[in-house]
Amino acid sequence: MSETPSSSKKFLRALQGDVQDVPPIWFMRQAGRYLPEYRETRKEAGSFLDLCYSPDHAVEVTLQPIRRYGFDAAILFADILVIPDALGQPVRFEEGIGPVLEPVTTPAELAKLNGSKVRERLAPVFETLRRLSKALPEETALIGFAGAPWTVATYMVGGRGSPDQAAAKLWAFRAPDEFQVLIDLLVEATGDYLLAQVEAGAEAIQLFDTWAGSLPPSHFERWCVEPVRRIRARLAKEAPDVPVIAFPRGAGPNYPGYFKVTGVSAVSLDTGLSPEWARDNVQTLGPVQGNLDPLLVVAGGEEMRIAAARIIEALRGGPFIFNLGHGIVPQTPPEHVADLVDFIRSYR
Ligand code: 1CP
Repeated sequence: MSETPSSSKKFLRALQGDVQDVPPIWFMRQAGRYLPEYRETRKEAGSFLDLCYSPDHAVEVTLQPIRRYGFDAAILFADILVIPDALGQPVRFEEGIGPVLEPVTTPAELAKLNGSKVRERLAPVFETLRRLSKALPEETALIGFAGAPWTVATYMVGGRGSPDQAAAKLWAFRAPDEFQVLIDLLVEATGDYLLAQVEAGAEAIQLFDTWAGSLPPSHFERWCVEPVRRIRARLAKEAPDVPVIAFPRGAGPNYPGYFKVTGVSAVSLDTGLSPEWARDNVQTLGPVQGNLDPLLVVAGGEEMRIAAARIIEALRGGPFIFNLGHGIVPQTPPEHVADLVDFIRSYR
């Protein structure tokens, strides 16, 4: 944590440890299907991956929520699954199912993946970032991101989203040395990818470990904490000024240990932690972001405002960024997002 926060951007100042009366705001999945203008651009772009790999369209959808709500940070529009795609495991997104990949389940299939082409294959993503850093308002920070190795591995091994991540867990439990090869490949490729994002203009990085909560405590350290610690250490060396936020969703009582051992700059709090517990056990270690339940934004009204006020009251005494505890869902009424942003910005 820096003693003298120096950035002109509220979001970056919070990550430097600055305590602010009105917290900076951004929302996970702030670009997406709940916005009519997103659905329009998505139709134009063709497939979901075409949208991710078309800088014209990806810049447009990144900017849409900034224009509407004036969030303090924009997050690059892409997906965590562009990494398997770049490693040579093609990904497609099917309507009503989500991502579909040919599962990687053996050392022979693993050996066919190639980590040397990440920069080349993801060149359109870097172009999107270069254009965004010119197009964004002066006060808006630009966030780059990737999935954490464990979460990306659950999709690579399972071949799609699953309720329990059983395929990846079973591989990790039955043949940890084989599974380690996959994790090592992802640590390396993700580090390369994020450093290229920083070169292209990303001012902060978020690592999404959506399925961190599916590992038992006996295996959390090896498959969640250690890979993120390694990526963070590499970024700290090669891009020392760029803060890294991690989102170990479902980590529960492991949040404080995860924060300390990984050495990340901040953590994103899921919906399961009370803001008072997070204040006493997590924010004592550094800046936090979170943790309103996204379905409260679907419901809107008084219930949403009461929960938002409780989070602000609990966390604004330390470095804090207002966010949700998981991504905005497609059925969210855009007016409720506007109400929430007004409420947070006028709350005293
Ligand atoms: O139909 C559509 O238009 C596709 C919906 C969609 C969108 C808008 C997907 C498919 N990905 C995205 C964009 C996205 N994904 C962003 C950038 C936009 C933003 O935040 O504003 C980011 C950061 C992600 C990250 C992501 N993708 C995560 C981690 C965060 C989280 O929400 O937990 C995960 C798990 C994914 C995988 C993924 N991509 C898309 C879907 C439907 C899924 C989930 C699959 C599943 O497990 O069911």
